Amino acid sequence: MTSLPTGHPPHRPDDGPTLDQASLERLSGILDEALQNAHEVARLTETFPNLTLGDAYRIQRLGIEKRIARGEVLSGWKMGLTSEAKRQQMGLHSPVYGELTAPMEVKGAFKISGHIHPKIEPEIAFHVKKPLQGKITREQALEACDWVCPALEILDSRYVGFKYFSLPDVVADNSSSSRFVLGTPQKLDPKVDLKSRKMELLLNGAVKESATADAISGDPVESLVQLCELLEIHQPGVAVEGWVLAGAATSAIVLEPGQTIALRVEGFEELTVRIEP
Ligand code: OOG
Ligand code: MG
Repeated sequence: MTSLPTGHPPHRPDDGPTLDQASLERLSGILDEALQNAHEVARLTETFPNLTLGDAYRIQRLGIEKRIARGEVLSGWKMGLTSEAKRQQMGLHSPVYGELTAPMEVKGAFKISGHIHPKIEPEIAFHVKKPLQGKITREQALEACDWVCPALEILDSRYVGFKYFSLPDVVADNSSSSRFVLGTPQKLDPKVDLKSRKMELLLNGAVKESATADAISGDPVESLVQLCELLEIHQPGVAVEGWVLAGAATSAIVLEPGQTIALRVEGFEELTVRIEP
């Protein structure tokens, strides 16, 4: 069974000093306000250099709770930094997760207005039907899924310039997730080999980024195994259900109005999204 890539810093919930509840609430409030008003904020670690991953996942969760209180329904999870291309692009070296809510799903067109500095990246999404939890095998992950499809994730970091953040910063920011677009799903055959599928991200009809799906965790299915492993550390007892974005296969590209973005994943229907002002 594959687990988190070796050689990366271990995830521990409480390494280093942790913040009290009031501070966690305050920091999640700053990020939530930035989300609602689409403006940048300073990295949390500028003020709290000792912010731990455990603190960061608690801040992430408090932000999700605020969205749930506003009526947003959870629709799944995202994994991030599961490919070397993304880890290099962001200068961060360990996979992370975030949560997805129903209003984050975009169909056909994405409006830049109301966002800060969005980027898009090519992914594969699994639909988990049977809840998954704890230490699982690749086979158990596959057995639990009913659908698989190509997907685009739109990232929109709330931090100034979308750069130079640390792992706790990105985690507190729901791992930069803003929106996602799902392609036409196919029934998942547990014997499927996704890892050799070619993936191409097209900008206005021209291939801008390409990779094979094994760029994602060696095999996109392994992202599900890693998600369960991370949840066991940071939100023990919580199960994975619904849509899961496995992480981007290539680096992300900056969105501008007027673009047409497409994703081709071998064996699937092409997925397109128009970028509007
Ligand atoms: C962090 C999130 C990375 C992915 O698919 O690798 C991510 C970021 O790039 O801001 O979603
Ligand atoms: Mg992503």
